[in-house]
Amino acid sequence: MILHGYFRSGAAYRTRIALNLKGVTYEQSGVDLRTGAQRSEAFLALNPQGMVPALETDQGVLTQSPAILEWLEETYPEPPLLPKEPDDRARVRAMAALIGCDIHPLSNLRVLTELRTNWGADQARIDGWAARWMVPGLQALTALVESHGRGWSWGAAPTLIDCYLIPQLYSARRFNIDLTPFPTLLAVEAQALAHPAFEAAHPDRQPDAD
Ligand SMILES: N[C@@H](CCC(=O)N[C@@H](CS)C(=O)NCC(=O)O)C(=O)O
Repeated sequence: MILHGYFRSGAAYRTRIALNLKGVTYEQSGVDLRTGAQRSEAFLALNPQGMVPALETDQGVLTQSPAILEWLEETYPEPPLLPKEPDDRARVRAMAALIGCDIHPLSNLRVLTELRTNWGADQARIDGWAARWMVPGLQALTALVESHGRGWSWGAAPTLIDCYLIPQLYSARRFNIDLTPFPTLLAVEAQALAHPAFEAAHPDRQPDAD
């Protein structure tokens, strides 16, 4: 398998974590978002949406990290990233979607480029924009982790949510968001960063890192 990604991309980071948790071996191909490589003809042939990640498998190309993570769960059931009961599975997916659908897309590169280019936002306003969406999202997630977590975001082992949460906290720091009001999430992060699957997925450890 070849993962086309970018070291700092939150969506690629969550995919690397899931691949590592499942013990899948993969190669990486860097798509430098800073130079617009995601809009190159070669990359658009893989993903017409021009976004990372894209995962090349023997059967073809998979895109959209939530779909890739669900595919991994179905193709490599062990260790499970979702609980057994349908109600619990829905709750775990909802917690992941809280980040994947309602926080992460608002600080995407193309959104920030639009704010900078056509709405006159400087870095301080960009940071404020990111905080506007991340802080309430992380507050809501905290309440859910406090209800359901036992060391990890859900229960006592890594699940889908942790694949989303750790990259989101990494991203929050890049926007200078103060994370001290989120001790519950920071405790999960401390545990995750010591886990080999998460450690190997960290942006600083990727072949295309600066
Ligand atoms: N929903 C997509 C989002 C992917 C996404 O946001 N990718 C960003 C990097 S984190 C990207 O490629 N941005 C390129 C751009 O904005 O031009 C997924 O989860 O795969």
